[in-house]
Amino acid sequence: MAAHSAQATALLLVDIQPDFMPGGPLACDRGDSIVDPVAELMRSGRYGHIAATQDWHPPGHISFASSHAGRDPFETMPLYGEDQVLWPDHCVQNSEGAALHSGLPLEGVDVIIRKGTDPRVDSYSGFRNNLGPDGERPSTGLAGWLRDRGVTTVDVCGLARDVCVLWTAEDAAAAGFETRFLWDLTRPVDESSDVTTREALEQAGVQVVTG
Ligand code: VGL
Ligand code: ZN
Repeated sequence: MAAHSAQATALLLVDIQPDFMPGGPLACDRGDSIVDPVAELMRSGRYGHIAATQDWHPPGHISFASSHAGRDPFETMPLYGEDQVLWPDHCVQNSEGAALHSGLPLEGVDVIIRKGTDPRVDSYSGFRNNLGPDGERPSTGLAGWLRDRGVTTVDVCGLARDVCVLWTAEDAAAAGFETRFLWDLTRPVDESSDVTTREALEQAGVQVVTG
């Protein structure tokens, strides 16, 4: 079988949810502009498997500034030995802004990984939670799901380029998948982050694909 057969290649859709788009509390500038081209890619027949992640926080999640007296959104706070960014409330379980975007052909999604569900710990990557109180980053099961189906290559797109897509791509490469970052099908939450994002991807051995 060829290395890049459709069956061995998966498309990972990271957090394509209204809360990360214009009008949402954690909007990426022009975050909605990726929806139509991602929908087209999903229908292209190039992927044997399509997985989606969904940021899915309980109310009062530890990553919300509103959960910490006297803290404002986008401040950072030490948490379990790392710096946690405190975000505006977003992607609260069962809210409209937490839904997978209705402009995607969701019937084509084979598995949905809901992340950030533990009230005590954030989860940027679709593969593993952020560092938690026990000093570990528990797996979400996504790597095993992909391996069980013979996937060797993953293409990653979605929101936000500098947070959850970056962390997902880094972990995909670390898990041994040939990983391609579909740059134009991502948008950042911090407009000044692109240089550091590209450096981090290079460091992680992730291929950046543009155009
Ligand atoms: C994200 C911040 C907090 C993301 C999720 O999807 O990039 N960013 N939660
Ligand atoms: Zn989140």
